[in-house]
Amino acid sequence: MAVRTIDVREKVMARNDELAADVRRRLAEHGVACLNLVSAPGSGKTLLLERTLERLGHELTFAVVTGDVQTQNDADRLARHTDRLVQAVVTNGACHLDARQVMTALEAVDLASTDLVFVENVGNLVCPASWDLGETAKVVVFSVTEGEDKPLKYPKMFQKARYAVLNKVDLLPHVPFDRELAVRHARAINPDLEFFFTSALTGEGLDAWCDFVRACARRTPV
Ligand SMILES: Nc1nc2c(ncn2[C@@H]2O[C@H](COP(=O)(O)OP(=O)(O)OP(=O)(O)O)[C@@H](O)[C@H]2O)c(=O)[nH]1
Ligand SMILES: [Mg+2]
Repeated sequence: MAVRTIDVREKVMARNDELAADVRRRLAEHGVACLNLVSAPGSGKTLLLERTLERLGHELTFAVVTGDVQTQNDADRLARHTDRLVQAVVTNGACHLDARQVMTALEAVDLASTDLVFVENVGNLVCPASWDLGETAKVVVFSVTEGEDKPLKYPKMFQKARYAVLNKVDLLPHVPFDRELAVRHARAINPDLEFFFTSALTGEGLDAWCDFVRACARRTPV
């Protein structure tokens, strides 16, 4: 008997792409950029966003959508740094956010008074690569404790991302990690990938990251 799984999946993906186009149109109407942070679990997405809200919250208005398989811990952490609503999407087992969830979350956001939308995707280096959320760009975060070979092992994520944040650089003296090799691997997959080197813990590299976020909020091409 024929198996029709691929057929169904294609329909689901096609519907997602339509909804992602709707999200993109809505954001464009208001001139709002959207950065979709993707990474393995624990690379530092939430801490990076906490620091970003702390540093830029007084000059820019952010909306944040967080996705987690379970709990709204990240949304609670981020809500401490902003008086704006932080939207928590609990996916109940799904390994990624989809465009419908982002669209629903954005319905509660006043985009007219928003400078930039951050999406923190579910921690997973595989599934979120395949799902367009209508974002301006995917930002892949990976950390020095994960090994230099991650871009080679999870190439789709690095192909789909326009920006990469190598986080936890404060740990470089303590772990065997060759930063240049990691960058070489990532650029072998995606030569256009732009890098930031950060420690969300100590603040190293956050000036450059924040300049980038400011430029995105102003829709200045970077
Ligand atoms: N040393 C060090 N620790 C960090 C840094 N960034 C994050 N951490 C720590 O790494 C752990 C995970 O950080 P999170 O910000 O929760 O990571 P995440 O990517 O949001 O995790 P998930 O949402 O679960 O995928 C926490 O204990 C952070 O304090 C960093 O730059 N340096
Ligand atoms: Mg998180």
